[in-house]
Amino acid sequence: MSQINYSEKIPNNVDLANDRTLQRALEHWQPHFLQWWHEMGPSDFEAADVYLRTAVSVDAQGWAQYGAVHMPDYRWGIFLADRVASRKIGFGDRMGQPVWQQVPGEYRSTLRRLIVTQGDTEPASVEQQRLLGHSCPSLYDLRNLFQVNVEEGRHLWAMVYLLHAHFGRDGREEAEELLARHSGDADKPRILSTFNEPVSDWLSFFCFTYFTDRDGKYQLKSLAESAFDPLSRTCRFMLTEEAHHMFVGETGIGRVVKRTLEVMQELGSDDPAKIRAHGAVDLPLLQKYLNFWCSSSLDLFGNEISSNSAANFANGLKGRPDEDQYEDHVLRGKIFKLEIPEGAQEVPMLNALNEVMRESYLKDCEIGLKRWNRAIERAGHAFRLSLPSAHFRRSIGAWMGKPVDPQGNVVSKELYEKNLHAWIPSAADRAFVHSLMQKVIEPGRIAGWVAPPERGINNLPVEYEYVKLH
Ligand code: BYC
Repeated sequence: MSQINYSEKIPNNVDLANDRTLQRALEHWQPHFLQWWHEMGPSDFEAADVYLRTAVSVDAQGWAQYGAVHMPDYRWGIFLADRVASRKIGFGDRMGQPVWQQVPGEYRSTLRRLIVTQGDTEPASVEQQRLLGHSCPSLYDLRNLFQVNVEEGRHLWAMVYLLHAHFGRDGREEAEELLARHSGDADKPRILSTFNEPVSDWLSFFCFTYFTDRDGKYQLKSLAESAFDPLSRTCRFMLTEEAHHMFVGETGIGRVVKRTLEVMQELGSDDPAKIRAHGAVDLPLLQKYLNFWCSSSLDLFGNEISSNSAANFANGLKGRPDEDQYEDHVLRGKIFKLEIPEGAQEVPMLNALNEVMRESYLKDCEIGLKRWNRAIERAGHAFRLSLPSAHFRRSIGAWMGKPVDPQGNVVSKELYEKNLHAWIPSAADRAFVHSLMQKVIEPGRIAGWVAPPERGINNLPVEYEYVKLH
């Protein structure tokens, strides 16, 4: 197993010291990254000591250690999962051939595009979450936010390593561009739509980590199947860190539901106005946030019919998540039944892989809903949270711009426009949620709109001072 070397300027397990050119190029990029972190990372917390998890090995067991870290001193580095001996391509037309350690010339621009698109989301999410520390509901949550942020920073390092190590001058230019585009910037926005949406309150943060980080899980899993072995190994290790981000989302929304149910019980009412007056998030309001972030994240899978996805699969660049679970890994001659506004259509399976992934993503999204709905049911309420239809509020693909309600019914344009703000948060809803976001930083105290977590981090108590503010 390759240990991570922390004595180097850039901690790594890729033997950087023996590749002086690459090491110099990355050491040149490092201060640009740190400058970006200073300007675009969590604002005003650079003096804080944060109880963070840092990767110390790529072994699935015991890969991380915990301790207080000054965030600007966090050791971002380059960690790849260990090589699998004689790994073979697991899907597509070259299935069974040895995987590639170098980029084949004919796939250079496609692989670069995939890596840049993946890389672009990582700093984008840090930028989106930049101001959240100012309204944290507790030190526990503040610590989780920063944990997510530093790991997204490391995931950017992961993609930048691939660009520098395998794509020469274009790769170095792309690495600079990853720091030059910014979330929501009118002139140089981030590449994918969801990463330009503001995440300016913690309800959005919990939804983002639930839905958007889960897209991250699916995309990383499909890139982990890649025949380009350095990409596969990089994504495999990133997935280890990703699980905590979705945990933050799932438990975060679960704690909102729990607190709301307590307030409903205290008030003996499910009247949204009364619940809001009591400083909690009524369930219909939460449903609107789920509708917003789920529909936005569904766009991240691309068009239902995509020649890019067909070529990426056939050429071995990008597989399906957990490719092993399928029987057919080539998919030539296979058909997929797709529902488009004009009716059902049969398309070659290879061209429908974005949709295949979107469907399995939606199934995965159901898991949290079942848990939250069980809590609502146990509390004796008839209300149920649900996922919006995959056809609702789409900005990409066959359903783009179609007037579809969250249940999936095609409605008139007038009805759609009139009701959209009853389906996703209105300006007034957002203003209300913002009004709840007051900073709570006394150890052990939690804001009134969210229940305390069931347990602390790494077996520490919930009251632990996870962030020491100076
Ligand atoms: N917004 O053939 P199509 C994460 C573009 S999240 C804007 O349908 P394809 C994370 C598309 O790029 C995971 N543009 O697409 C989470 C293409 O443009 P070009 C991120 C979009 O290629 C939380 C054109 O439309 N990783 O890690 O089959 C925190 C035609 O598209 C969008 C990846 O996405 C959109 N929503 O699939 C931190 C993996 N959707 O090339 C991190 C890498 C599509 O014609 N990326 N377009 O100019 C990919 O695999 C693919 O690029 C996509 C699109 C799945 C995104």
